[in-house]
Amino acid sequence: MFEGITDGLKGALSFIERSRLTEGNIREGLGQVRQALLEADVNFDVANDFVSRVTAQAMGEKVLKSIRPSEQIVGIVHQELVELMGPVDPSLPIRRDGLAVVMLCGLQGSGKTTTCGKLARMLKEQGHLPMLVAADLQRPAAIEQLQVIADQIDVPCYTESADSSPLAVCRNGLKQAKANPEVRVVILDTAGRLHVDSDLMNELEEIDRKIQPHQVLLVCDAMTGQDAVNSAKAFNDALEVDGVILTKLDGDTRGGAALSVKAVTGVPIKYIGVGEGLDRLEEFRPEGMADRILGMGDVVGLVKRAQEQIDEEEALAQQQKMLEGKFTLDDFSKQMKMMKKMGPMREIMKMIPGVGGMIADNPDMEDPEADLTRIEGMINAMTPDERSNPDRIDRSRRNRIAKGSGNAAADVNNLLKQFDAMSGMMQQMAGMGMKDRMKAVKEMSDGGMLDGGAQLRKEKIRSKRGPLDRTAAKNQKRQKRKKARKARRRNRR
Ligand SMILES: Nc1nc2c(ncn2[C@@H]2O[C@H](COP(=O)(O)OP(=O)(O)OP(=O)(O)O)[C@@H](O)[C@H]2O)c(=O)[nH]1
Ligand SMILES: [Mg+2]
Repeated sequence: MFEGITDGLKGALSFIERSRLTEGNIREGLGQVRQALLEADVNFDVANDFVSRVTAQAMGEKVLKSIRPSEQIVGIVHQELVELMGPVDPSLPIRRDGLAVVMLCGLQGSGKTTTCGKLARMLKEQGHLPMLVAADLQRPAAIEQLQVIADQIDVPCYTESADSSPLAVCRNGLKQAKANPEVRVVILDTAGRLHVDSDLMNELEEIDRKIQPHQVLLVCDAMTGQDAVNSAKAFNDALEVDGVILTKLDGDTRGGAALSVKAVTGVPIKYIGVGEGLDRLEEFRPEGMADRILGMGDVVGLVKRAQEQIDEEEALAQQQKMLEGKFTLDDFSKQMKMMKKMGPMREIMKMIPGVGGMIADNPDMEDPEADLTRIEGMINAMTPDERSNPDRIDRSRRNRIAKGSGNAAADVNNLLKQFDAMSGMMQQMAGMGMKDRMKAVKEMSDGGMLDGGAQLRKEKIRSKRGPLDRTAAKNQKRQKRKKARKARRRNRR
């Protein structure tokens, strides 16, 4: 998410950090910030305003005279990013008595129907039964698409045939929802058009006027950048939108829409779509987004995702097993499955402060997903007995596992070594206090123990000094010799 803008802003801010903090240098650095924003397709006026607000604060006496002025400037940029995107209240209008009605609208293909399913899934998890209503009669397949999604998450769905009218479908759907006391929220899936046009607006305005949904949410495709922002403006003028759901943020988006939509339309982003799966919806938190944009990770987001996807009881049981030294390769494999459920590894790793930068700096880092799959493959090729007692894996078993999983015997060896080191560490840690445990974990990660990719690297690294170092060393020696020659000549004179 947002690689370009993260790199651009980091470059600009590190320029400020590196240079002597004069007014000129700060201006130059903030000029680079502006450039990074524009390159990320942020609206022109928004970018200019943003930079002038940051400049005004950065030039203040307090900043220039502070102990670490450059850190203060990063702080100001962060704060301004948060203000640019917030504040936002992502709650839906669930009522204790009665039915809440939410209408989703947006251009064709922006992700309305998928997002209906994502919202319904989220509401159901929270204990509020939703009903979906298929009010998109433009595309005949749309009705079936919504029905399929509703079946997937097992929520009711109201449909009529395509020759009905959208308003009638909404009215009848609402009637049916009212008749079912369990249903708390109705989500209307409406039709999209390629462009904002009067036909579409009339259709939506009529539903809005006659059904009076409690919230109108606009679904925008983040990949379309400023077009998304412009269409949001048009929709908001016609319908008074309560919130935006920005989809496809998992793709190669530049971030312009996320950064501009609130400033241009006054409508906050309430949710973001981060994948095609129905569980790929997140509440929008401006702080978390600012953290991610500045490459600072997003711990709160990470914890939220973990809470959603990881079975707490199972995790606690595993922790206990670890501390008691009863952790097996089976448990190891279970943990990896849990981690995988949280989403693509690269995205997850970027949410860990400090790790995002490492990934960006090291583009040829091996694919973490592939590594996990490889490890899983090896564990799957073991017998249950071998998984519980890895000590029993001798040479011939090791070769069998390697063959069965399509890996080299050395890979199996590495996995076993890594697992052995980890379980030894865990047992040791069981007897330690918190402080020592932290120290041990740090030592372990410094040694690359927590870096699965590093342990499983296929090719051997022969020498720590790469060819680059060797030429650099040669050059250094040459310089030294030259200096010595000069000195000798000087002495002779
Ligand atoms: N990667 C990614 N794809 C998404 C996301 N949300 C939706 N999509 C995909 O976008 C495509 C269009 O989604 P739909 O939900 O059918 O969009 P729609 O707005 O209902 O489209 P119309 O009904 O034709 O107007 C589908 O292939 C979805 O899987 C998201 O957050 N991330
Ligand atoms: Mg649709």
